[in-house]
Amino acid sequence: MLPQLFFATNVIELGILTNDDIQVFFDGTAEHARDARLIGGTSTSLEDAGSEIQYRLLDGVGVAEHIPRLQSLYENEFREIAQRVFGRDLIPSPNIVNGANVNLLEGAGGRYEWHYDSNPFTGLLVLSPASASLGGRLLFGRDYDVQVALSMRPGDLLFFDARKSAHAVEALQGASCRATAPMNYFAEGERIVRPPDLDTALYG
Ligand SMILES: O=C(O)CCC(=O)C(=O)O
Repeated sequence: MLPQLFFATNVIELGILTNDDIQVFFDGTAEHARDARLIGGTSTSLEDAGSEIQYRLLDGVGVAEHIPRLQSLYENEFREIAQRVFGRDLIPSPNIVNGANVNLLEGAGGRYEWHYDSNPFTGLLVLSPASASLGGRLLFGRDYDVQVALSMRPGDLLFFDARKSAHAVEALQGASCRATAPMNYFAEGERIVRPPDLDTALYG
């Protein structure tokens, strides 16, 4: 099942970015992302304790340094879209490392863990296609009966509140690469909650 608060648009169709811009974001990530691991059993993870998923990550410091346009969109245009849609004042993360990131999954079997989010609003900018044949679709609802698998196109921009919606990325089918930029927003006037083990698990 999709989260109760969910919105999708496409920023290429809106004229905010071009296909070339998306390619620049993708290439910057491929060049600068580091090897990272998701270890099951952290406070937001639904994977078995101690299990491990390998992927590559450009964290918020890397995004600000190597893809500053993405950092600026996160703080400005994308935030304004989400504010209009949800009718709430949103603030970017006060900790740049966990604000706008890019996740890079590579090769057959590459996936992202089942988890909940801790922040009230997540934005997701899609940098590469995901479909039933490619894999890499965004899955909501761990229970197979209510599972939704979202195919995505470059430029898709999703916003959702997944604090109570289990979600994951479906395993890639072939030797492809999948990149998305998750963006962490908080609600103005609400306490900023971030489980202490989450940043250690993601950023070391
Ligand atoms: O990498 C993705 O596309 C999913 C990221 C995600 O689920 C999240 O940041 O909460």
